[in-house]
Amino acid sequence: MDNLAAKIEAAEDLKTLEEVRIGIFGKKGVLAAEFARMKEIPNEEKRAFAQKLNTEKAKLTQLFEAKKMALEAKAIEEEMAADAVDVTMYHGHSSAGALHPVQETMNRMIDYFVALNFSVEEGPFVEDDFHNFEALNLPAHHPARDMQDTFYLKDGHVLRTHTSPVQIRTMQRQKPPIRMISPGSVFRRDFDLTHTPMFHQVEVLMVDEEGKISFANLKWILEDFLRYMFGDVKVRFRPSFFPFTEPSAEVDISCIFCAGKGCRVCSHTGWLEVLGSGMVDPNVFKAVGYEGVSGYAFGLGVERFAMLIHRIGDLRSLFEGDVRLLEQFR
Ligand code: 2NL
Repeated sequence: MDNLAAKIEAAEDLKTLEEVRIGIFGKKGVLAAEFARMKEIPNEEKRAFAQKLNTEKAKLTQLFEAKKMALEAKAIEEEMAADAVDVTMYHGHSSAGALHPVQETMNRMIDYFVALNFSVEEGPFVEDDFHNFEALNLPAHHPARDMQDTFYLKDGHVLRTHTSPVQIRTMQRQKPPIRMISPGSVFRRDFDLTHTPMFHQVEVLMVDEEGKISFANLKWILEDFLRYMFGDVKVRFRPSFFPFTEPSAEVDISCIFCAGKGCRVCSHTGWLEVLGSGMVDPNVFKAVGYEGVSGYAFGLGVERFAMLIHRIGDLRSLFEGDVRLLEQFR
């Protein structure tokens, strides 16, 4: 029987211990065989024999349970040691974030105008009809309202379709001279290869006493700004129409992909359209209560600039939130 206790003690793992348990406590084990000998024991010795056997069994059981617990604890320790992760271990690469190319492009635009003492203004995304349309010479039922695919909200409110309402609010709040830009998100019901329902605009406004700001000032700043953004490009003005400017001009740069020679990107014209501009329409000044002033304004889509500057072919890649895009701009 001593030899049984030694067997339990000697087990080095749970599998061996289980084999030992079956050998001692199992149906065909040593204890079962000992109890079976009861038949052969003379009656007067049966009691003492059974008592001794039971004591022995209780001792062995206790020994077994203690050994089992010790081996289970040891097994857990070994498993944890094998699975240990060193969270401080060097992993060979870093995953720092990066500024989104649209934000980076917008920041570059803001830097340019801040250096010329323009203020940077912001306004609400949810606008009323007056600030988004009416004050910009876009009365109800005006056909030009169809140009904008508007998200309509309750009570005649809309998601702003451009950042111009920020200029309207600034002019309502301040007297001329005004020298401001309004960068921010705008919203239109448009979703295809070249349009997303949310995109970013930067609009620029300069207003001073009548006669102080002319089309020449607009031409100068646009050429200077576009060469700051795109490098050594030619700038061209084409007559156009916007309800909020008169006269109006669309502005092209010589194609940055083919230096104006003509390629697929510029549809073999040598030119890329990049923004719209003009002299602020008198009706806009009337709506904000300005008299005896003149000014210029222009507006541009930041995504288009970012795509041209970084040679990004697919507008949608700017909105997918795929970190692999950002990794290219770190
Ligand atoms: C475009 C054209 C433009 C303006 C925006 C403007 C704002 C006020 C008054 C007059 Cl408050 N004009 N903004 C003017 C001309 C063009 O944007 O194609 N943007 C992407």
